[in-house]
Amino acid sequence: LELETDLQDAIYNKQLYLNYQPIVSLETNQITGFEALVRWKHPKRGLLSPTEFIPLAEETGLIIPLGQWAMMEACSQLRSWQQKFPQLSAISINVNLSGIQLGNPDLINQIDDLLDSVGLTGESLKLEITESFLMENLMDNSSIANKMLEQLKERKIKLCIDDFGTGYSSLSYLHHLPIDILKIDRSFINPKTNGRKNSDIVKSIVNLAQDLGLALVAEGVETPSQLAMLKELKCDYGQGYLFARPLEASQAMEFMSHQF
Ligand code: G
Ligand code: G
Ligand code: MN
Ligand code: NA
Repeated sequence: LELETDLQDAIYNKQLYLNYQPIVSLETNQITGFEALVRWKHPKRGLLSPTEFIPLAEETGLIIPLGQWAMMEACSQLRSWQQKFPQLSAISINVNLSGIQLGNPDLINQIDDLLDSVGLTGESLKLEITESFLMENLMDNSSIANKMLEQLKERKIKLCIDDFGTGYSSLSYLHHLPIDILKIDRSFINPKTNGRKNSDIVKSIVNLAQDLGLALVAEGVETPSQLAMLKELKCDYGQGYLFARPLEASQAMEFMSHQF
């Protein structure tokens, strides 16, 4: 309960900030974008990870202002990078979206307003939605969430299924969703479980993505041998500690400047 009032304050008192983790093209080795990941510098408890407060934010409804803040912050950061470095005009930003936000009818207006105020078009923004949320909520074609996905698509905002492979997608249904990108859950890439069987799973997800015309990102790439396997299987993009950890904004800029 104390944490709840604290979180409310945090949103308005600048205790939240974003880290940025690069997403790399496995074909060109260039950074194509970043995933924004929220952090909370709690005045007493220290640095808190989103797993410690996102569930609370979802239970209390605070995820709406928090999520809106995160989108605004990520987009204005991207815009300011692009203004400094015109080479970055094609770089995009991924923001995680809670299912609760997708059910908020104001979401689309909020996004229109924030893109407009920052000076970006929808093409620069990608939204990550977990597979489990999609499967639980989008089977009904008339849902608010479904309509929202269509409206995002009209604005050329790309939609990613996050943690793909863990949410038991109905594969036939996947075909009907207005999504653009699959992010393979890191449990399929991870060394602990890496082996012949896992590369077979990754291979079948690569084939699935190809058949559906979707781009594919591998999460949790930690070792050169995982990278080699992904390149061999022709996975499009990678993200993980091998390339970089989630970075503070200034470090992310520094990291990116190496590829100019
Ligand atoms: O940053 P970290 O690697 O600890 O992220 C843990 C989890 O928190 C991930 O599942 C990530 O998707 C989620 N997360 C991070 N930032 C946000 C955010 O801004 N909104 C939502 N809804 N989830 C986030
Ligand atoms: O659920 P989502 O994919 O949004 O969460 C991203 C989470 O994965 C963040 O907590 C981030 O810190 C973490 N992460 C990013 N790269 C790696 C990696 O290479 N290995 C592991 N174990 N975690 C990673
Ligand atoms: Mn994510
Ligand atoms: Na994920």
